[in-house]
Amino acid sequence: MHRRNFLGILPAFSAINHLEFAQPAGPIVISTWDFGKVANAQSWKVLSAGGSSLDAVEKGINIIEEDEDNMTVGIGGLPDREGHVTLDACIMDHESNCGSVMGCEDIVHVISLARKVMEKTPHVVLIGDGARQFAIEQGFKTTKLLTPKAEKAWKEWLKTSRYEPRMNIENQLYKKQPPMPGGPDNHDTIGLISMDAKGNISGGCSTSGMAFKMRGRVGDSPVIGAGLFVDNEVGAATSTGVGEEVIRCVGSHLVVELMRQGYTPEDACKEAVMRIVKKSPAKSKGIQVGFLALNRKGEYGAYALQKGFSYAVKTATTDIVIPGKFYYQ
Ligand code: SD4
Repeated sequence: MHRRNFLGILPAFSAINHLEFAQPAGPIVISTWDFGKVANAQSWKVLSAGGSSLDAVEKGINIIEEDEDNMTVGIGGLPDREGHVTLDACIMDHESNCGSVMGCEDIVHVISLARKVMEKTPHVVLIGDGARQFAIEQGFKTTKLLTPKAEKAWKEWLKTSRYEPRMNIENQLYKKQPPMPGGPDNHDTIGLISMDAKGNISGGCSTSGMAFKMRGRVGDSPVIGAGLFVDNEVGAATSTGVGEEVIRCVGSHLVVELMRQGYTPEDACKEAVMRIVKKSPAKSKGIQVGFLALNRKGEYGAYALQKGFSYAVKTATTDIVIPGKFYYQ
């Protein structure tokens, strides 16, 4: 609940204090889409053994990156319009350290590479060839990321070459099935947030970006503040969908700042979605954007433009996939 005082001003400071003094709720991991359940299971191995939220984020996302059937993350991801698979990822820890790689080719585990950028360099972002070169220096092996399945889908796309990001387009290519919003074949960018037993929060995001994007295009996923934001005093948020719209409202940062003011995770996600609706009323009807958030009390929530967004939650007592609420009914 976010109540206004008699001046109509949100009681930001009292909300901060409330969150700061709240007891951490114990380990939890939440992540985007149905396949988040697989990622959460990996993260949980780390968290339940007393490991850090940062390790949990990396391990959880790694398993999705190496799944060739997933056509929007890591190996097997759909290429850009010239046939290159270029990956984006970022990671952020409880001390606001962060690392990001953009447009990286030939490296499967770009979330691990983003962590290396965070831990081993004085920088936050490495792009393209520089990111790849740094990966090789750090001992990452190079791998052909374009799988026969993704190549076939690209060649099919070349017949019309029309770039029109559609909701869950990835699902249409996955196993050649029609879109199944919220169903078991619903695959997309992985955004994952976890809180460990110490109450420290970290997050990560990894994607091959929008299918058949222009060469060099970068979306929200590796942009700190857009695709991911963590503030250990408050909570964290991540996003999925058409990144251009998320960047325009610095979506994940917006969600965290709204939680700082006292919004619940779901209300904060909803407000961020509403900003997109207000800024792009016509466009927002035909695209998907979803936000997912966790606060330091262990409360979580999500909200999307359209039906079809889902998220997975794992705690000591819960292991579920939840359909996200959405605006366009
Ligand atoms: C991007 N947000 O590159 C990512 C892609 C995504 O559904 O989430 N696709 O804009």
